[in-house]
Amino acid sequence: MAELESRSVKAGELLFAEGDAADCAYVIESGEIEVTMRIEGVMRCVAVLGPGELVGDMGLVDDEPRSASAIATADTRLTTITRTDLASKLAVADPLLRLLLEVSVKRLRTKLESLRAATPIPMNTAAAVEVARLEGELKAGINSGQMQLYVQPIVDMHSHQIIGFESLVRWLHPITGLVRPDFFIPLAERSGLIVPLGRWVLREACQAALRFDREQNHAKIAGKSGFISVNVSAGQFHDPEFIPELSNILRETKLDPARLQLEITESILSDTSAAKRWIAGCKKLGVRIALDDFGTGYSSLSYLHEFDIDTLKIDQSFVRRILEDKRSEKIIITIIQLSQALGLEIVAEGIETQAMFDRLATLGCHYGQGYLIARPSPIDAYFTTH
Ligand code: G
Ligand code: G
Ligand code: MN
Repeated sequence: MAELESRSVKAGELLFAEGDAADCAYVIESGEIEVTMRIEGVMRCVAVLGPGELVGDMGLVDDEPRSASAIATADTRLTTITRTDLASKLAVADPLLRLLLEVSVKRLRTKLESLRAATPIPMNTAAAVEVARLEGELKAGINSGQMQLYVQPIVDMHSHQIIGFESLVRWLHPITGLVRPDFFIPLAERSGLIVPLGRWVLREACQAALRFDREQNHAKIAGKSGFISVNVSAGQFHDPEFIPELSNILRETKLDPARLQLEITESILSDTSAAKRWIAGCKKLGVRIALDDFGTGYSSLSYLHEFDIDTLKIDQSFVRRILEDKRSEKIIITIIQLSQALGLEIVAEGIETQAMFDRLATLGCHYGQGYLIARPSPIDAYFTTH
């Protein structure tokens, strides 16, 4: 317990107030904490917590400032857990300890959700109700087969042959029709639905890759079999069951793991040690890793040394400006040179015109993806149906 940070608060002292930044929770070792929330303009007590309980749990769940205040009603000792600490501790904890921690966090989330549901949100109740309703619909959609796997081909810019596909999920809502992931991925992230949704996408993507081998299709795939690339977001990265589940999916579908690529964004890498362990876990299974939207995050070049990455995907924003803006072109040239020096594969995203395609090919970019080549489409579009 040496590295855990303990602190004491005196009876009557404020632990945190509404509006404070929230990046941690506290385990109460001894004493008592009263949690108060503003309900219809009045601060009301919503919970009295004691030894063994967690307080300030919002900090572990989201990035929002504190929506409640916590005050000690007796002399209290607390242990601090930060969000990043928790994720990394969960990843390495003894299985029994991990189970205990996970159960506590789950219990806390349920409590938090019921508190939220019972508490009118002062600023924008209508919006909160709408979000809750949409989350319910998304959950039902995931469970009742409304999600659809779209794929977009990635080609070799010299031979023009397809080398693989990126899978892009869509939600076919019974009333609204096709919903884009820009809308529902954040909703899935917020509600934790990203975990079951992500699992569905992974399994479906593995099966799609196998279908290309098995059935007659009119995709010009280089060699025998292309790869399938799957986007992975923060909520999945922090899911302790991600790697075991990935391993199950690979075993059950029997897809050659080398044909699966996971796309992560730079933001995930900021938690260096957790990211290293996660990538090592994926690599151990034989799966490839791509850095998506490269150039839009911190783009720390040290990332490329530090992490075992196979592919860089140059962000669309540079590709879009490549013809007009010298700086974008220079950035692309640098990324290409860097990837060659480090032995990374490189994919330019968002190629919309022949002129962009030609310029990228001239600059030595090997692989490309974009509307010029093909828009994302349901996988069935690649198969002749009778
Ligand atoms: O598919 P679109 O073409 O609209 O994708 C929008 C965004 O949604 C992209 O940033 C893409 O990475 C993300 N996205 C698409 N499919 C998935 C998915 O299956 N999982 C996750 N986590 N993100 C996805
Ligand atoms: O963040 P990520 O790179 O995973 O997202 C890919 C997104 O880019 C998806 O929303 C996909 O539909 C979109 N996309 C793919 N090709 C093009 C293109 O040529 N132009 C534009 N504007 N978007 C594209
Ligand atoms: Mn992507």
